[in-house]
Amino acid sequence: MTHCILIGAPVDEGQRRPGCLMGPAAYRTAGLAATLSTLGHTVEDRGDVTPDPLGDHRCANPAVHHLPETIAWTGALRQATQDALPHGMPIIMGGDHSLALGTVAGVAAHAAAQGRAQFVIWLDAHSDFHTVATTTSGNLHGTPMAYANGLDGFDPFPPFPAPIPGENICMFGIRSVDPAELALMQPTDITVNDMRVLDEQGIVAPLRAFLDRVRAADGLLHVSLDVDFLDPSIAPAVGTTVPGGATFREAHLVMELLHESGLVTSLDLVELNPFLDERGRTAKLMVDLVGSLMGRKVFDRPTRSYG
Ligand code: HAR
Ligand code: MN
Ligand code: MN
Ligand code: MN
Repeated sequence: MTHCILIGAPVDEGQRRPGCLMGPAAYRTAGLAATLSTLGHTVEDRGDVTPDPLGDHRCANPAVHHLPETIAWTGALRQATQDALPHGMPIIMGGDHSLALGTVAGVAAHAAAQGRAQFVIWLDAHSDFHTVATTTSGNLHGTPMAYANGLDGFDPFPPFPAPIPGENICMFGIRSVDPAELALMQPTDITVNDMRVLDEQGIVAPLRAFLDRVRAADGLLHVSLDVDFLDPSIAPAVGTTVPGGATFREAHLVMELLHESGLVTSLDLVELNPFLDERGRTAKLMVDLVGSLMGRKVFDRPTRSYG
């Protein structure tokens, strides 16, 4: 049994298509709390986070938009996530992926305070490895992984509290990377399981390999689930669809394996744009995936034993 702490993050400023701010309401409407309590967990909904007051922040890259707003969200979400962690498992209901600038900073600060290593699984079509200096779209939802990895180029942002080493970061589902992101990622030790890897090896072996490392290090594990990890045919409610994503069963299998590992300590649900949804199907799918992550299964059968 886990104490699940729902945190609404109606962040819409990290991209240009309005609607992600409706995400927290959609997750509540789709029954996220009931799904969790049915599985035997306790649930506390802390409501929606209010961003910090706006500062007068500027940067040299003219493409960047909503910089003060994003820094204001980052501060508040870092605090909300860090505050929740000693009490249970924060589940951040986004909001676009720029919210992870704050949530991952919060989990990293918590891990550092505990003297534990922080690991991240990034489930996404995109690597989100731009810096404020390199983004050409100016959409800051394309930057949180580089921030978390401690890269330079985030000047107006507060320094990332405890940068997460590349060997503690694993990406799955990647199929859209800009040249500048690739150049920044190339020298790192980040494990990039792009769709080609998943096509050839399936999702099980690469995921278990990473989970084994988390376990060996007695690490904390943050999962950041971007809707566009999923194939657009099953998850249309996202502004940045990319063909060739994870299937229904691949996505559930990831969640089932994560549950079986017992290692997940925090979760982001990002990029859901309910304005683009078809009768709530994407919101419901995301809630069902959280159900699998939190222990829903068809049959109780002996699982591969760990540790
Ligand atoms: N790399 C592109 C950019 O920076 C697209 C980023 C899209 N990001 C998300 N989140 N949808 O993963 O603009
Ligand atoms: Mn917007
Ligand atoms: Mn993303
Ligand atoms: Mn994405």
